[in-house]
Amino acid sequence: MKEIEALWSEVRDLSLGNSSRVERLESPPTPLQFLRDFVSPNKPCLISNAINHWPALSSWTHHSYLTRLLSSSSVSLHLTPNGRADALVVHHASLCFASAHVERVPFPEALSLISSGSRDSPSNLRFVAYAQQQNDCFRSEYSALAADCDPHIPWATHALGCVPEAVNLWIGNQYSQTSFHKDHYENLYAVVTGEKHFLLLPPTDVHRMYIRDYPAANYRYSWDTGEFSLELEKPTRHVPWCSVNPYPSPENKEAEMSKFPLYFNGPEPVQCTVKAGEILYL
Ligand SMILES: O=C(O)CCC(=O)C(=O)O
Repeated sequence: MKEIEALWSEVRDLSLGNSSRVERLESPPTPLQFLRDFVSPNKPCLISNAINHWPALSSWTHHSYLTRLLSSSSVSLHLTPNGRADALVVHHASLCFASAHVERVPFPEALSLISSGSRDSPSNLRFVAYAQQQNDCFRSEYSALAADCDPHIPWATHALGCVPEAVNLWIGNQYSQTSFHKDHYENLYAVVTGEKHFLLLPPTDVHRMYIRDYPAANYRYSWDTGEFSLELEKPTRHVPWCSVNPYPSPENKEAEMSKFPLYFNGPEPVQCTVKAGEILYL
């Protein structure tokens, strides 16, 4: 265990230096600086003042602008009872990996469901609507917005030697959550409106995530009854997923801490908030 603890600490030194925060750059790095100081050591960073010229930063704050440009587009809207899509849920007394109910809806309707849900109180949620399609959705479902952002981030393209393989757009509210996962990609996450909170762990902490296989299930939402059902996929498919919920409810906290001691007794993840106009490299 001593050796493992030394590894946790060595890797944190390497990826964060002697700070417990993600390094912040006040202006975009040169390609060489980005490659040398962040990509090669696998070190996250927050970058301000890199996308101030994107028209999206001002125009996307107006819902009327978005609904006008996307008036004839259909987008994939993900519905869950609580905002936790692609997350572990108790089903018939055991855990499964639950994916959202997904529906193609006209964009104006999607935006209205996302924003009206943000006014619900936590105890009064009908559902949480989150546009979180991924699969390069910005260049497909949202192509009408292409002119509002640069098609790529030049210093990153130069450093990484390729244009983005996928460009995704997420539109959510304060209930939208994405559970712990790993990505095999270099990610640049730009926030256009609002803010996003991240918990980051280095790849060498993978054993602290208690990755286990869970049966896949899908939510189905009935517009008639306003109820969700959760159905296990048939034939059974297993998804390896992180067992740890970093925010257990007070009544579950003790049980979760004793099930996942490497997570709860080890070093805390690095917290970082990305605000509108900022980019997180991770
Ligand atoms: O914004 C989100 O909800 C998901 C982001 C994500 O999956 C990622 O950055 O890897």
